Order: sequence, then C-alpha cells, then structure tokens
Amino acid sequence: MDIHTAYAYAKERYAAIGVDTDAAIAKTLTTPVSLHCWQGDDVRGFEGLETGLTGGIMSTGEYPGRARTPDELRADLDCALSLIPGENKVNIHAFYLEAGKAVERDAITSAHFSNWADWAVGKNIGLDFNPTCFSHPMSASGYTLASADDGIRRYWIEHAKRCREIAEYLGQRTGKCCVNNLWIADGCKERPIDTLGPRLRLFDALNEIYANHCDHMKDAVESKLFGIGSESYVVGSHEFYLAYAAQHPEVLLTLDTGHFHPTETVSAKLTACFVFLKELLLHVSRPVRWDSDHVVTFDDELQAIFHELIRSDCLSRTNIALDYFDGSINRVAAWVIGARNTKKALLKALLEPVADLKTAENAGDTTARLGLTEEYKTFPFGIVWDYLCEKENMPGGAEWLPFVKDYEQNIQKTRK
Ligand code: RNT
Ligand code: ZN
Repeated sequence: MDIHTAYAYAKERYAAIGVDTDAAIAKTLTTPVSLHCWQGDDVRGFEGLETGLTGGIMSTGEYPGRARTPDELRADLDCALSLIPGENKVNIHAFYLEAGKAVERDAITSAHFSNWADWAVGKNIGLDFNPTCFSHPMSASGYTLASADDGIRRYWIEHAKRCREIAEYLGQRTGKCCVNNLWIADGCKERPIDTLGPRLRLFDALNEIYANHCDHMKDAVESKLFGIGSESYVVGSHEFYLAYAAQHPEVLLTLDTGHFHPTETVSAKLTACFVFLKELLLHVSRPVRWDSDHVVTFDDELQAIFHELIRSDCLSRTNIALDYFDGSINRVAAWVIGARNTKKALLKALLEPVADLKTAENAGDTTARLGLTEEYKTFPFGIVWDYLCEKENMPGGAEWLPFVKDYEQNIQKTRK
C-alpha cells in the first residue's frame, strides 16, 4: 500500500474523532526544534584548551568520526538537518568560536561567530547561544558567576555580557530570535557552611548581566539538581532560578529533563511554571539513573511533556531545544534520532482531541477520560508521521539510516 492510500485511511480515522491531521502536520512542521551543536564533538569546542570537559558533565563513548573543526561540525549538522523534517535551529556554545588564535572568554566578539551566522543565513535557520562557563582554567575552583573571588566573578560576568551581544548579533543576522541560555556548574562536592553567600552573588551578577534589553535575543537560566563534583550543593538550583524568572519577566526559565531528582518529571512541572512565567526553554534530554544525557527516545516522559504543552495550549510559549551528548553511536544519527523523536511526540500530542477530553473531564466522566486516552495511543499515528516525512521530501520510517551510514563511510570514517 502506498503512503497516500495509507494516509487517507489514517486521516479518516482521526477525522472520526474530530482531529484534523493536516493541521497537526502543519503545526509540527512550523515548530522549531533547536539542535545542540555539542552532540557533534562530545562537548569539546574549538578553543584547543587542554582543560577537557569539566563542570560535572560527561560524554562517553569512542565511536569514530567526531567532528574536529567548525567545517566538519557544520557538515555533520548539514547531514543531520537533511534528515529532520520541519523547522530547525542550531544551538551553539561560546567555545565554538572561530578566532584563529587563542581568545580569552571575556574578550570574545560577534566577529568570532560570523561563519556560523553566514552558514545559518544560507540555510535560513535560526541560531541559539550559550555562554560557556566550564572547561576553562577560570572555572577550576568550581565557581564562576557565584565566586567570592572578584577577579573570577568579573571575568565570567564580562563573558556573559559578551555572549548576550553575540546572541543579539546572531538574532539580527538570521532574522530569528536567538535564545541565550545560561547554565553554570557552580557548586560543591560537600555541603558548604555558607550556602546563601554564593546565591546572593549570583543574583547580583545576573542583575548586572541582564541590565539592558535586547531586541533580537532572549535570555534563559538553567537550573540543576547536582553534577559530578557538585553533589551536595548547586548555587543555581531550581528554586533559585524559578524565583529569579518569576521576578524578572524578561528572563526565561530553562527546564532540562535530566536536572531533577529521578522521581521528579518536567512534564509535571510545566503548567505550574506557566501560571507565573510567560515563556520556557526546554532542554529535551534523557536521564538514565542520573543526568546522563542519553539520546532522546520516544518514551513516556517525552510524550507526557508534549501532551502537557498541547493540552494546556502552551506550545507557543515554549522554546524547544535538545541537550544530550552520546559518543557511543554515530553522532549524526544521535541528532537525527533525538530530533525526530521530539517532533513525533509533538505530532502525537497534536493528534489528540483535547477539547472532547476536556468536555468528558468537566462532566466528571473519568471513565471516558481514561478509556479514550488509552485508545488514542494506538491510533495510526505512525502513518501520519511517515506522510509528514514524504510531504517534506524526507525519509520516512527508518529510511534515514542508510543516508547516515553512507555519510559515515564516505566522510566520518576518513577522519583520523
Ligand atoms: C548541563 C546542562 C547544560 C549543558 C550544555 C552543554 O548539565 O544541561 O545545558 O548540557 O550547556
Ligand atoms: Zn541542559
């Protein structure tokens, strides 16, 4: 059976429950998902420092073909983007600069990112940005923006200010608003005596960094429960940034799916945040027992997140970005798998007759609520996804895999 015949059937099944599959496809295609550049090189960046990855995060795996240069990384992103239907952005970190020489992080400028901007403009995609406050000698103490050392703190404040200027430049060049996300690893292996002081310093630093308004970028702050080496205390905790974002409406809160206690879920937090915050940034990731940053799979939590966003009509207030780093499989495939899964979860949530379910709920019909949501889970959603791919001239099903295998054979394996 060809995909058009199959789609006609699926469309009819969904129409019978009041769902417009064409509208769901259109919405999925126009909702951007931001691909994190750091999946392509195991979070190493292009500064050539000997520091290695620090900040309590870790990429594991020795799969061959890691991108070693900006051109290789962009070529890998080109390959991944050619296999991910719909609108996408690319998320870069400050240490992916191209300076041709060593530049201190408190001296970076938009000129160091003009190649990224040219590339994105050529592809008509948006860019997002992140200050890099780890993998650097000035972060070796475990503290950056919250450091008690004036020299260290000022260094990172200047870095963060420059990152906002770069994000503004990227937003201007691409014509698409650039989300500038701040995550710092500041924290401690053992419980400090003074846990308030660092938080007061971080609060002051943020107020200084965010003092002026920018038109083409928006800021976000990302909390964390713990990292390797910050098991007992993290300055930028969830409570800290939730309160900060509530008090500073221009600053978005970032929710990373790996940054909470293993029994807490981001899906359960979304609507509580939306009561107080106008926008969120999501770091879609997958924690396995800890903040392990595994490739995003089509699991219950991913689906629950998108159901929450659609059922509460908060999708337009959500910026969607991916955040994981797996060096144990083909790194281009890691992007493709995670991004396609994220878009599938969005599509599936859009294929639910939300208004009818709310009617049943409001009428107190909890039997129908459970019975119907369970039945809708096995509606022919896969056919709608395959049709979406076909419509966009993209491989449906697992047909993307041979493209990645070819790319691996011809390009990535030649990297020694
Ligand atoms: C780390 C945070 C952060 C990083 C990136 C590289 O725990 O999730 O978002 O993954 O900045
Ligand atoms: Zn994150």
